[in-house]
Amino acid sequence: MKFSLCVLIAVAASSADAFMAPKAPAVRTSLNVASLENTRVLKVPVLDEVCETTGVTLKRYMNEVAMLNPELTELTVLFGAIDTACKAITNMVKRSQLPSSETLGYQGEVNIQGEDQKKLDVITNEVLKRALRFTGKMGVLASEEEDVPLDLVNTEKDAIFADTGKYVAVFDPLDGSSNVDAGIPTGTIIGIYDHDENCAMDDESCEGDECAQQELNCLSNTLQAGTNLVAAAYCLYSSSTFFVLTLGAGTYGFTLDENLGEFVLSHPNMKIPETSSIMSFNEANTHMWDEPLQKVVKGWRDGTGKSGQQFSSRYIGSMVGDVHRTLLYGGVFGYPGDTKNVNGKLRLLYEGAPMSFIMEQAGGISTTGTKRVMEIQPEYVHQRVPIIMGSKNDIEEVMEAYAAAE
Ligand code: FDP
Repeated sequence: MKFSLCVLIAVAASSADAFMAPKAPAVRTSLNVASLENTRVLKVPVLDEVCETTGVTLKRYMNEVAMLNPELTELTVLFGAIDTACKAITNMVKRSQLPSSETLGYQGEVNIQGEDQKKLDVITNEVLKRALRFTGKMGVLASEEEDVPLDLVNTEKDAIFADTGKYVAVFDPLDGSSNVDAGIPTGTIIGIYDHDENCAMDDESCEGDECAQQELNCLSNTLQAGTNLVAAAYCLYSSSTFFVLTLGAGTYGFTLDENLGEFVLSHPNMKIPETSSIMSFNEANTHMWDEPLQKVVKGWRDGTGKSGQQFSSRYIGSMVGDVHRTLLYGGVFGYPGDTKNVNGKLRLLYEGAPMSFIMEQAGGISTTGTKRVMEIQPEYVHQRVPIIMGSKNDIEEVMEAYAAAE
């Protein structure tokens, strides 16, 4: 009886006309509409039934995407690399607290943001960089752990490059790493943009400042608003390792089956509850927040807010874990601006924008209070942004409070 549940139904999305994709063994395919706000139109498989025993792996899912959207075939290579990197980081995080572990403790360096780098920060950064570089599909990389973006096309001569389909990756290799020694969940966050192919440097003919300017133009490829994201994903290293991604047509969650060594689709087409009664902030900062947010949170605490519900507080202090819980149970996660740090703490490029993309694609909202995070044009790589994201009704309550205060 259980065996019959393992027949998978893949529903793909198309802009206009219904189109039956080729039938693959044990997969039925029909169509539906989905589009990105940046006008990208995707056909994305929605796997409605998840096989209880073997399931749909991340590789299989990406192959379905490539079959339906041949122009995204190169993206499957990138996701293959990220899949491997997340598995490698899972093992490193698990072993990091053993006395014999080479990744225990601090590196003795401070990153550009003045934070003490842990050995794990450095090594996970290397793991991701290498995994992405050797796909041959990368143009520029920007990471929390790198002072400036890396122009792989023009400077990393030893990397393997294909001559088409370069992407830009922005990532935080180990978000929440300050908690790792206490066994608290950490995560990897990645955003993928298209690379501007016109930025290829002409070493032969450029001279001096001209070369520097060309390089600057290439590196500025990383400074794109979230609305340009082609894909975003996070890996959460916790009780299980979760891999959650969006390609702009829904949010999909996979769980690592360690026996198989594969990410298996466990949360197809995730939808955040529209309303909830959980809030997740560093509430020690409440007195420094903007007035409208203080008021809304007070209402949630005492049950006099819009929903009339008295909220509970849940804050791990590790963004990926807090956002993952918020996606599954609903609620609000935020790191707002305050009088000390007007732009809050989280980084726009490799934390705010990718996580907002994932949240929006699950039906949630992500705002600074007054602006959609996805629409903010970054001016520099390590720029911070105030963030309040989560269940639609609760975030609307926050935005209404800000609008009323204007
Ligand atoms: P961390 O410093 O441990 O890397 O991005 C930074 C971050 O963690 C987020 O993961 C987390 O949400 C936030 O900082 C926690 O900051 P506070 O300790 O100020 O609450």
